[in-house]
This record gives sequence, structure tokens and C-alpha cells, in this order.
Amino acid sequence: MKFGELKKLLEENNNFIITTHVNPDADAIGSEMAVYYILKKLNKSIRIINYSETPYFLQFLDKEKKIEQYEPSHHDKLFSEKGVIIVVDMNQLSRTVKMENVLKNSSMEKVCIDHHQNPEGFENLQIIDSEYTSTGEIIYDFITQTGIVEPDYDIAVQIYSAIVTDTGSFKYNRTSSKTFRIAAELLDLGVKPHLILDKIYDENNLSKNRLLGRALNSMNLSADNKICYMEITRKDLSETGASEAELDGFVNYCLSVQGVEIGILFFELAEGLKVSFRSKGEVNVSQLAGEFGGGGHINAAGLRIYNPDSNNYKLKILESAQKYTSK
Ligand SMILES: [Mn+2]
Repeated sequence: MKFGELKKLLEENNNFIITTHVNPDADAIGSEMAVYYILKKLNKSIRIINYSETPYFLQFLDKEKKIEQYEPSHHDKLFSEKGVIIVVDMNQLSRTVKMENVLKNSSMEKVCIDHHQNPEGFENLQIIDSEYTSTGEIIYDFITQTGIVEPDYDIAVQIYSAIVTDTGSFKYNRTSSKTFRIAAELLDLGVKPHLILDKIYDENNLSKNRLLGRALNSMNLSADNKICYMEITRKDLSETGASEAELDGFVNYCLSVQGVEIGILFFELAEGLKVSFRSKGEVNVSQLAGEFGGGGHINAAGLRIYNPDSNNYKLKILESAQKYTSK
């Protein structure tokens, strides 16, 4: 990867905007904040502007309250200045929803740091490798391989949060001995895993657990028992008082059913449908999501569609999913 070019770009420019995808997870926020701390050490001017609000269980990562929620009248002028936009943990600008146009039209230099497949190619500098567990792990390699700054506790907390969540707590199959070695180095920098995991997983609002209960209750299996799917409606959301960000990880429960190879979560958006896919082993849900305009990784992918004929759409997805299971 072009770490040398990235180092040069960060050192030679002064003005930076960092952003990430809608409904950000710990890899998205952690990667943004890790880049922020690198740039802060280099005394750069930095704005972090996201389409979505940071979910409450990730707000500990932004202890300086640097992340701003996108507001066109307030932020659009910043994108016509001279400088660099750094996009992390996504490679298709539509993942920023209403920020897509201002990003696309900006003449600022663009860098994409990511670990998803099928980049759209909006960037001037591409730091993408889908073999990585997380964007955070790429950023850690960038720091240690270029020596751009000395990694410290603040950076370590961000990278650890990114890696631990994107590996499903060191469970998914891209977790390697290298991932554990990096984790060990982060612990040497002062990271306390139990404190981070407590914040991310064990400080839920009751509403989240109630919504999880509904999601689990909605589970169904395909005729051959290889596909398990669950469904969350707007009604579930309003009656439990939970928010969309709290759905993160629910779909994984589908894979906990014996014999299931593909898990699918259908989530009713205010104006559409969000579909999350998970799979085991060689079963490629990135390709499945791709059939419907989505994308992701082999074992974790998703898509959003607006104003669909939802029931018809769900049936089509479930039917297509059959092609990907083992025969
Ligand atoms: Mn990620």
C-alpha cells in the first residue's frame, strides 16, 4: 500500500476534513479519531464531519468532542477550501448519504483508507486492502511502518476499539496472529480491553435489549435450514424506543443457529429497507448484496434501498440467497 505517499500528503498539507459512513461503527469512529490524533500531533487544522450522529456507546472515543454532524449551511463552504479529505472505512460516497454530492464536487484532494471490496474510485490516493480485519489495523500499520508519529495511549484506544469490533472480538476468520500481535502492542500502550468492551457492549440502554428480543423472536429459517433471517419494523423501533444504531451486531445471532450459513436482517427504514448479511466460511454474501446494489466483505455485507416494494424485495433476496449456500 502507498503508505509513503499518504505520509507525504499528511505532512505537506495543513487543512483536513475527515469523514466516514452513515451509522458509524467502532471501526469508523476509531479510524477517524486515530487519524485525528496523528494530525493533531502534526499540528494540522482538522475537522471531523459525519452524516450521522455518533451512537452513544461510541461517544467515549470522541472525548474531545471533535466530531460534528453534517449541516449543509454550516459545513458546505469548508469543502471548497484547499486541503485534503480523508474518507475512512468506506469506499463508495453514497455511504455518506446527503454528504455524497458535496464530497463528489469538492476539488480537495481525496484519500480513501478502507478494507471493503469494490471501491468506486473517487479518491486521488487509495489505501485499500480487503485482507485487513479493519480500517483501524491499516492505520496502525501505517503509523508503525512510516514512523509518522509515535503511537500513544489515545491512538491505541481507537485502534483497539476498531479491531476488536470488526473481528467480532477476535473471532472472525481474518483474525490472524498479526492481529493478536498488534493487540498486544496496544495493550503495552495502556489499553485495558475490559474497559473498552464494557463501554461498547455492556452499557446498553434497556431499549436495545428489548429490540434484540423482538429481533430474535422474528427469526425464521429457510426450508433447508441454511438461511436464517430476522426482521425489525418501524413499529418495533418506536415501541421499544431504540435507535437504528443499536441494531449493530443483531444479524450475527442468525449465525448462531446450528447449520445456518447465511444470516439476514431486514430493517425497515423510514423510506426504505436496510438489509444486513452475514455468512460463514466460503459463502460469499458480498456477491449476494452486490446483486441488489450493495456490497461489503465475503462474510459481512449490506445494502440500503429507498422506496422499494418491500415484501417483494425480501422474497427476491431470500430466493437469491439460496444460490450461495453449500449444496
Ligand atoms: Mn470496518
